[in-house]
Amino acid sequence: MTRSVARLLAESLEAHDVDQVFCVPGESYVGLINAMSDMNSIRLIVCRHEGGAGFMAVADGRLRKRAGCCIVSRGPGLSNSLVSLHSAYHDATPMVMLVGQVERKDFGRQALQEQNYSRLLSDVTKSVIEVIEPDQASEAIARAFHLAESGTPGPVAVVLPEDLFDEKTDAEVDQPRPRVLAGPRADDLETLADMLAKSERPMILVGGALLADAIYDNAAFGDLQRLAEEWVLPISPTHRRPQLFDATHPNYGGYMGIRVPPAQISEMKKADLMVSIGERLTDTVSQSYSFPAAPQPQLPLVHVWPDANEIGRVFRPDLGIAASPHEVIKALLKTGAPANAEKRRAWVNGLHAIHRKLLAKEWEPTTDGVNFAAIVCEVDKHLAPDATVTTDAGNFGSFVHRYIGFKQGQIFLSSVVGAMGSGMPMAVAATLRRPGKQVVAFMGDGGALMAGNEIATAMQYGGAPIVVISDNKMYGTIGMHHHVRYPGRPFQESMKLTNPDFAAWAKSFGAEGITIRTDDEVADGIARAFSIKTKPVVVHCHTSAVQMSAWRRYSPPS
Ligand SMILES: Cc1ncc(C[n+]2csc(CCOP(=O)(O)OP(=O)(O)O)c2C)c(N)n1
Repeated sequence: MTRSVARLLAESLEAHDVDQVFCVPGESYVGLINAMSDMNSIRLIVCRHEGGAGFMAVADGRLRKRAGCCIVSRGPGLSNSLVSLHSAYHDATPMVMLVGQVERKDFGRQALQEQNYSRLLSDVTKSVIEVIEPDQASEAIARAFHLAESGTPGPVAVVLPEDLFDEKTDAEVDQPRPRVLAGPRADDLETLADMLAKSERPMILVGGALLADAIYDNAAFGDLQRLAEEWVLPISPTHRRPQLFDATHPNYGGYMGIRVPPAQISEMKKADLMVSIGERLTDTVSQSYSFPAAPQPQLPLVHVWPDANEIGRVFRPDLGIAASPHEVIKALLKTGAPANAEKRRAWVNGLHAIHRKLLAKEWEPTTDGVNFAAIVCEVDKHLAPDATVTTDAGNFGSFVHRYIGFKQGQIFLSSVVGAMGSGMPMAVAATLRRPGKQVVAFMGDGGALMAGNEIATAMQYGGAPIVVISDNKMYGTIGMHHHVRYPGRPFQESMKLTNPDFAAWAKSFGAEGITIRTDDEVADGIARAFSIKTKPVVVHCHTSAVQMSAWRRYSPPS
């Protein structure tokens, strides 16, 4: 059947279950928009900034079985979206980004907005696929989804020259590739079971690749819990994946990641075996490559990850298993727990007791604004078992990690590279993907104005996130770093922010706005936010700058 390349591309997206695409329109791909408007099966979510569109696609790739998809215009459009590619690449999140390009006849002339994407995107994508031949347009889409979703998932860019869309082709729609899964080798499984049986103080880290498996098969959550219970193992989700294991389950061994409290990490360091199931072991997780130490870990390390390239890239594991983390868990369950698993009970209980003590909902009062701990603890009371929580980057996030006891069934989304401007778009994507379900976004006054404009996108498409802004009137995190690195030096002026009335700002979009200035207003304000279910709500919290994070207070130099 003869059709335009634009039509073929749109049908190829549809064949890959793309039901919504995030974009900022550009003249370089109006041909594709034109074809999509005929089909009616793909909702075009028109955003306010390509960074926002990109982060929505990153979030969508964590909320559904297929890569999230966005389209950006060439040059300025793609440049704006780079942060989302950077985040998806580091976070092993599947994403397909379609990029407009100058006409083929102008390639290499530095025509208006031309960029060389193979060069520019080489460190933020798994692959850049340039479509030159009309007949290969559909194959390019199938390849892009396959590469984005397989092995170590990640972003793939498909570059589409402007003159391509109206050309005719007889090529058929190339169908999606089946998901390829690997299980553990029998010998490796036996070695792992043996190492676990001998270990008295194992640590089990679980991370993003296991979460990706759980999107395909929800049983991964229950299987992980069974493994923990039957094999008497402490489970430590990494800090961006708290929903992998209930924080109140007796086998929860404390989280691993950024700023693990000293009491917790010093106990964890007594481990005699570390098994990482689906966690990449980045610098934040490995405590700046000190636990486990890079390149030679100080304790036996087993690394399970779906791609052999990643295993051994930084650390030398004693055992590497290039397999789906869920397949490894299922295989261990089939093997059966060792008879002496109970010997680990005291170790598991000890780790959990430290975690429970740290999780206690306690904080000191503050006089320069509300302690953000009070707000987060109040939000926790209202969170539904299937709620989604997103965080932007900043110290306000430490309160979320400390005070919210995440459960399996809830969803946590954030940028693994700590990109400001991710929290709002991710929340918008979540409310569009999961209409009617609670979505709460936490952000600072800095991040709120970096991508807060996407609240307009939520309004336009009927999303209803609750946006909680901690307004401490500064880039607090960097103030803290300045203070720690240069004690006694002034930092307040250089980190200071002049902010709008965020409640009035929200109302100007047609959203709801609530202001919390004192401790007395916390309970009512948060309850009111959760009662509004039909439109976005912004809760403007005037918070303490003295309470620098959930763990640290500012004490002026004496
Ligand atoms: C896009 C981007 N720019 C800059 C930074 C560096 N940075 C990290 S946290 C932070 C301050 C965040 O301030 P705010 O949103 O007010 O939250 P707070 O730290 O005060 O809680 C900055 C500037 C970053 N992580 N991402």
